[in-house]
Amino acid sequence: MRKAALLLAMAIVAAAALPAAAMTIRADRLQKAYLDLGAQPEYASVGKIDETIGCFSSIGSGTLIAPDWVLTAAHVADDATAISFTIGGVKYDAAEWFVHPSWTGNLLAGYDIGLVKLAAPVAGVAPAVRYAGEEEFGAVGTMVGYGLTGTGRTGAKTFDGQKRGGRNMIDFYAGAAADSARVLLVDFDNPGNRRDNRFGSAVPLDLEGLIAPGDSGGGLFIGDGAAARLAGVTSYVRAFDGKNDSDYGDTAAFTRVSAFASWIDETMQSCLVDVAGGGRLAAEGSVSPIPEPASLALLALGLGAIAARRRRV
Ligand SMILES: [Ca+2]
Ligand SMILES: [Ca+2]
Repeated sequence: MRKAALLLAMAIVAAAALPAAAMTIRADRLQKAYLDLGAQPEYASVGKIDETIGCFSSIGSGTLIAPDWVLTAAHVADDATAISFTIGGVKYDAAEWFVHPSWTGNLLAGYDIGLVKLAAPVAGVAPAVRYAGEEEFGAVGTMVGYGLTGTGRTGAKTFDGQKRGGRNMIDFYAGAAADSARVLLVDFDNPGNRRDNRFGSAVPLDLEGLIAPGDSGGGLFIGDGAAARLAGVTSYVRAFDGKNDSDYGDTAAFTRVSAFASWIDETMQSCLVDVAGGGRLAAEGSVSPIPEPASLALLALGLGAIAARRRRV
């Protein structure tokens, strides 16, 4: 079992990776069902991030985990020169932002997690409660975010800026052992073709979906209603068919929130330190000289596609 898991992990590493965070849906289901799922009150803590990189802008997602703190992906925050977070119809400016000190730009390393400190606390929206257990594997996850949509047949191709929720089984992990894994994995099972199964069951859930290329940092929740807990941060999509478009058979990865509980707590508690310049504090001096994999170059393309589409709306 362990050997099979390791082989599969190696196969996943061999596939292409692309930062992500929106939602493709089953071709035999209605968009409304996914929009309604994303609008449920237990996911109100997920908001939209507008990121500025110099004169360039892009869109990501994030989850409110304290009145003035947003959890997101490191690759959403690391190059930003300004960040704002929109939730409940109100836009909040970021005062500072942080990425994990082990983040090097390598999505596959499993440190794609960041924190945004807002300049003012969010009013009227309850922060998400973080999942603190060790039972993520085998649980049904609900992914919530903004960005590109499409179906399992077409792949992601449309940006409408709407918030969606989709479900998937958290049935695998990246790493040598489940208890130390930093990344949770799902696959987009095809109701019409079992050969698209990558791991776990080949049968899709009722509202199965997959995070799609474009923006990232949204939340993966375990549990429903008041029991919903934030278990993952949307990180990247990997394709086995040569196209990172979140169609059937593609897989998605989420940074495991429970594995970073200490870093999250310590960062929020240490933020009172006054550092000139703000932003990227935890990343300073930690950027690795290791060449970036070719797949990372797609990040700019993905974000650029969204930014360009947004300007035309
Ligand atoms: Ca699946
Ligand atoms: Ca599967």
